[in-house]
Amino acid sequence: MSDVPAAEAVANAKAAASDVPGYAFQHDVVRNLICRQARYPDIATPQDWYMALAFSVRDRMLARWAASTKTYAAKDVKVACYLSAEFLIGPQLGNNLLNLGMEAEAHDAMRALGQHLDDLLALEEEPGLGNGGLGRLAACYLDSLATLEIPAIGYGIRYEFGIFDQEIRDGWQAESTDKWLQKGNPWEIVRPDVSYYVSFGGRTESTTDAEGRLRVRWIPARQVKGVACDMPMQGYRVDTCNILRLWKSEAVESFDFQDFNAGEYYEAVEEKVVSETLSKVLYPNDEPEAGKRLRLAQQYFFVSCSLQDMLRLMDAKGTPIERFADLFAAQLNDTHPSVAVAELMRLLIDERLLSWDAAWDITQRTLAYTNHTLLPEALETWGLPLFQSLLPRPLEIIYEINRRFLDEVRRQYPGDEARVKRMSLIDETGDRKVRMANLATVGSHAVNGVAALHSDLLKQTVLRDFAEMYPGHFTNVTNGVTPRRFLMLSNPGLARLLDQTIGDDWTRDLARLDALVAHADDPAFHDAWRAIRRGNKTALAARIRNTTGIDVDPDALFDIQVKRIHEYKRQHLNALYIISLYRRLCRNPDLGTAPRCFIFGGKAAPGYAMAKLIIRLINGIAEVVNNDAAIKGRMKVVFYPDFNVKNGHWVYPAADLSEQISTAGKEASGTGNMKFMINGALTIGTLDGANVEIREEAGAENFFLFGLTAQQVDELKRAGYRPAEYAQGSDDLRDALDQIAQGRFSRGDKDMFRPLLDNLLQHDPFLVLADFADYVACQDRVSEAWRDTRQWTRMSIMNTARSGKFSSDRAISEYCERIWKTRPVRIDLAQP
Ligand code: 26Q
Repeated sequence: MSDVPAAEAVANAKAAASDVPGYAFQHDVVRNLICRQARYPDIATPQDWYMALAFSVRDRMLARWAASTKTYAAKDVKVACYLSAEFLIGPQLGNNLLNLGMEAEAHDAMRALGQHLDDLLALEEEPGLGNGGLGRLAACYLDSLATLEIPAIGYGIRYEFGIFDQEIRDGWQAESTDKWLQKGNPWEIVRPDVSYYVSFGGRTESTTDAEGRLRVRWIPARQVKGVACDMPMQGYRVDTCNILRLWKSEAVESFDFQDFNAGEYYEAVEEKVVSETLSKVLYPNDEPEAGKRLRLAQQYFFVSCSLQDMLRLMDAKGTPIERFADLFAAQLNDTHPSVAVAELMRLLIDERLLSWDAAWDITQRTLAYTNHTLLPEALETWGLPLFQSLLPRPLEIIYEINRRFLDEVRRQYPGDEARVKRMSLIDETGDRKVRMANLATVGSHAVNGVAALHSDLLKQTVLRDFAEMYPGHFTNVTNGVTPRRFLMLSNPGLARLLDQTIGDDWTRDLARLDALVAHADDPAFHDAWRAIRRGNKTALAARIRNTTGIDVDPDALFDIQVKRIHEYKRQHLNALYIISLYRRLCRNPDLGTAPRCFIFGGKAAPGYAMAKLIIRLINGIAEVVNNDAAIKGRMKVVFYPDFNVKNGHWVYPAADLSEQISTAGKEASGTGNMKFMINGALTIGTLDGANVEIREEAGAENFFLFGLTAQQVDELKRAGYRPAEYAQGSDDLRDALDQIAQGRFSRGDKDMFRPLLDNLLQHDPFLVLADFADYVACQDRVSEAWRDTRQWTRMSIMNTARSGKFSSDRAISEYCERIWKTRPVRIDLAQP
């Protein structure tokens, strides 16, 4: 509760309500409380105050939003459109206050009203409109686009239910539906006037029009209406406020209820229900059965609405269609929106009556594609029967794109039919499928991977033929994360210390953190650095105690692995190490090893049994280790439930060691690795994804490297990998596997982990056993390094100092210059 007495708070609210000068923001909050929430201050709940505060902050953004929109409409500017099935934007209130420079003002206003800002911030439900890295990347990019004053629109889906909430019951993951909209979303502005129809099913008909042109008419079986739901995306300390436009599906209101008899009435209602189902729920990735009809419908739905919206914006400006690609750059965030290639062609040809060649030229110049995975099983394909029945006209267009494209392949590579087969947009081996990565690549003028290694491997593996044919199209843009949310907002203590030490230039140009190098050996700076880190660890320890009941020591080494649970990310490698360390401690309780706290977090796709079993294993180990008095609290194991953006705010600033231990060649980039580094964690990692560049930037001496390289992984697999031999060759490893098999971590149940053990010993597709020994050795180097506090602190400082490259501002600048050709446009509120 606040230190302002209740009576005084109410008096303040009344004073604010009667517009006493100096109460401007308080006044807004109280007005919103009364006029929007229909609550009076004396009976308002914290939730009511949160809503009133959020509306007041939103009101401040509206003027900037209007100014931005007006400026973009009036000037000849190019707009970057980021098409993504996911935007994992996280809680908005704190970030908006930060970007508007209103934190102190809001804090004071709420205090005068008897409320604590931190308590209200904690009430916000996060919009979980994404699975993990890819969705969060899209959100970081919107923050950077607005901050760099680039005209931009994020286009996606307004899922009613986002990623599921995770609970741990009996050591197992239990899912529950995410009800983020239950209490309303104060950031959203629904625009019933901005809506489009999207067709599904039915058939096509060819006719010749009056001018003798061949025209195709799509006679759909049904249509769904997409309505725009906008969220403001405020730049940091600039007047630019862009929008995130998410589409919600609704029934087309073309029936008049009075004309129906009872039976038809219920059918009509059912039609409405089906239409609204489209934007109901986010699909989890890594679902074995992800190839659902509804998912393809979602993709087409949001892509079609977004492209129609761009065309409408162009019309409103009075720009001729031929200039479409000068007005918009559209980025495809993975293949999820890649049906845009066909849909833009359809809109230009069928609805705007352009010739094929003119339409193709515009399409290719507008679109660009980012690939986020090399895993062959994760490359999106859709069976032809499904595609045909849902999207008959777009499929016709895909066939025609393919026909022309394969003609070109044959021209360039005469006689190479194997190449034609590989490059075809249609996979003809087995059940015929549309290959979405091929479609996205052919329809784009630029294709990029998300880290240097990944972009190289992309050109050598899944897109090799395309890279040979269009070498100029391929480029790399290493991912980045926003330093506003992941440093300033979540680690305010460190941000303040940085300001005091090197000035605040780093907030707009993260490369300036390099100036910290000059302080890397300053003892006073070391003390301040460690004090902040200890505070962050204490705060995380309190959260761990509240959510799991486990007591952890803030002075222990916090060793953290948070990310989606997946075999390629190898949480089980970490688990095996923990078991081996535990055995060593049991045998020698006085072993001079530093106390360690192993913290895990992350969701497993509901249908991914192996991932769920890994969660169970971690919890099984935690149960044994945490309750063993003999090891004197020298190690603790925690599974922190429901890891999401909000929880991440507590986790990244408290980490000493960041676990980035994927099998080399499998993690496209990783972005959690960057969040940890910026906050001063050291990385233990393989040469995978952006780890390679993190190590380059930090310096090899400030990074714990282990494991096979991507090339060695490849060679070992080709030579015939026999995982059981590694188990035979290592006491440590054999013992760890044996203990699991004996039921040590499953309350005696010897069957529970059998699928996991069988898989490791017989297949081990991600080379856990092959990398185990080197991982253990590397962890021992970590423990050794931790003993030297001064040296560790220095390494921690060096990591933050050298993290500038991993700002999403740098990444977005590269997209703007190399791919989108977009430029900043100054928005000035002060100008009329
Ligand atoms: C696809 C079809 C049907 C249902 C779901 C999906 C689906 C949804 C989400 C497939 C994949 C995703 C998410 C992928 C993802 O997050 N990839 C990560 O992207 C990050 C940003 O580039 C990288 O840092 C990570 O390395 C990459 O794994």
